[in-house]
Amino acid sequence: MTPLSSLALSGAGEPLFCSDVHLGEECPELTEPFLAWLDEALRSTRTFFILGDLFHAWIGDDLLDQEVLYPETVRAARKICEALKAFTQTGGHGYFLAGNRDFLMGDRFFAQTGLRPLAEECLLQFEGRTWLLCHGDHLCVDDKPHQELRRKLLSLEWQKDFLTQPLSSRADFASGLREKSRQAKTMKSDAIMDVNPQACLQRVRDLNCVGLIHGHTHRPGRYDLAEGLTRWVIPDWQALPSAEDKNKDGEAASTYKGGFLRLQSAGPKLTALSYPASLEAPQ
Ligand SMILES: [Mn+2]
Repeated sequence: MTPLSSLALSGAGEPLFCSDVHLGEECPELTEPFLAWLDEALRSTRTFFILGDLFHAWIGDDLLDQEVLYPETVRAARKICEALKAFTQTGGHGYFLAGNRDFLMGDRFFAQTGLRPLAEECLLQFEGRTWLLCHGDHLCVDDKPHQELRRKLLSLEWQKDFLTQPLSSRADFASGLREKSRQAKTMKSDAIMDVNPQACLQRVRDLNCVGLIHGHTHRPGRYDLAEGLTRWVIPDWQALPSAEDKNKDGEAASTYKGGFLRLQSAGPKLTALSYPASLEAPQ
């Protein structure tokens, strides 16, 4: 399916956005809270956007055929497919813009969810304004190694070759990448891993938008780019161990924080979610 690079919404209510849930083996505690939220979210909107990194690693849609390599990813994915299919089959509009971890979402995932794929930059017209939607990592232009890797992984040639390899080899490659990324993060400054504000402003001006809606940076909030131009970062989801809250085996019970963005006539509105509710909300 050809990804959409522009989209006009009218009469479909206020769209709702989520990103950076990073579902999968590394954080199984997030699956149930996210699924519960998704259920509620899909009842509260007719237009739903996922702006990337829904999964922590997606090495091809054929993952869905097995439960051995990534059991938690597959379990979560099947339930998400079910929920989204029910939503899109009853008139809901759903869109998926790939992140740097789930860029291998393919036709099968789109068929099973009824979601439409979006291009890496998608212009959204809503209530007379145009917003630029993206995952956000292409605007982290100061992180040269990330941009270099990104160019390689997004090349069709590399992807075609990668997808012909057995799932187990692909899984090994993905875990190697994750390890490298973990190590690299300890060496990089916070500024390097954030989007470059000048690059964002340039993009917004070039494309004649009022602002940018993205994820990736895990720094939820509203940022001013210039007079009247804003950048909005969708909250990421995280499991947080709670020292006080133990389950019956004496292990720390899971707590989490997450959130979403709703685009209203007046502009975007961020909502933070946390469990327990006393946790500090993301800024
Ligand atoms: Mn990301």
